[in-house]
Amino acid sequence: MPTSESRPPLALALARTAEAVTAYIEGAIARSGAPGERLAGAIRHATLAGGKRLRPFLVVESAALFGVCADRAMPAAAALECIHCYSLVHDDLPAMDNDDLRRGRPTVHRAYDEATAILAGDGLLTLAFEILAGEEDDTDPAVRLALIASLARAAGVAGMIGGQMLDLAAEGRFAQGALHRAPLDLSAEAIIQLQAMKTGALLRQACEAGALLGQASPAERASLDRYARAVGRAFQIADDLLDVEGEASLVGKAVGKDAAAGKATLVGTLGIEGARAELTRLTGEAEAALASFGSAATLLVEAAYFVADRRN
Ligand code: GRG
Repeated sequence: MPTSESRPPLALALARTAEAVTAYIEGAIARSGAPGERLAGAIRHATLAGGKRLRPFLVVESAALFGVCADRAMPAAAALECIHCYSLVHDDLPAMDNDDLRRGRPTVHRAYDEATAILAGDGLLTLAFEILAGEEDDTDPAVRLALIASLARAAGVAGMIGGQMLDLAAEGRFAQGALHRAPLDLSAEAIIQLQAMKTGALLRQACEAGALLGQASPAERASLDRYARAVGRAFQIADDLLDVEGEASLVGKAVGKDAAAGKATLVGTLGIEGARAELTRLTGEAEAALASFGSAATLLVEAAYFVADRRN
């Protein structure tokens, strides 16, 4: 496991990528042609304030394994972050999670209104593909096409959207004749599959984008994908642990299965200690997956531990 002395470089690298991708997205919004201030303002609200920028970081660092510089990776990183931000805007809507706060600020539909939030999300979804297809960068057209296909698959019905649908179904939203919404009792395997689609697909796409930009060999792509799968699973378990711990502190009760009621989570299935043990296993898996890259992959390995340990 990386020592605490080796953590500052990760924090620096995350901050550097966050700054670069934020500036890139800001420029893309300015060039987008959004009419008037309301739509552009809502899109800026959704993208420019806060966020760990973990997915762009994974794009940049995966590409760096193959000697691709951060500037060349930036369109793919920004496009992926646009998709991520759109998913958060739509996930927060009353029809989905109905959240008031995101990244410590009012959600887009609270700061603006529901229709504007829907359109801002849609705008970000399409802006992502405009960025990838854009003429201003000189990425090989075959690589660009592969990036577009990869992002579309990850964000689409076989990826994030499909996972979100499974998640809503798991909450019992579509149960016919149910008087009250009753969560389905999913197996651990079903939860893992749902989460691999809902949140894992975009994290995997980040590493796939780096591999595509770097024209990685099949073996290198497979190693990165093994890493990304482990990171995706760790990310979701850490997220669910944060939810459970946050809820328990709010209601002042012991952390446990009840706090996660209504959500299909591995914390609910494995318990807190089981989930923490799974996190330890997954970080080891992520580290092992990148062994063949040696010290070039140090930041990516550290990122896996950061994802598992994160507090927000
Ligand atoms: C509604 C189109 C649509 C999709 C929803 C991924 C998703 C599908 C919704 C996100 C809901 C959510 C909060 C899931 C938990 C995991 C997650 C994606 C957390 C937020 O990601 P971070 O921690 O956020 O990377 P920041 O703010 O750092 O970018």
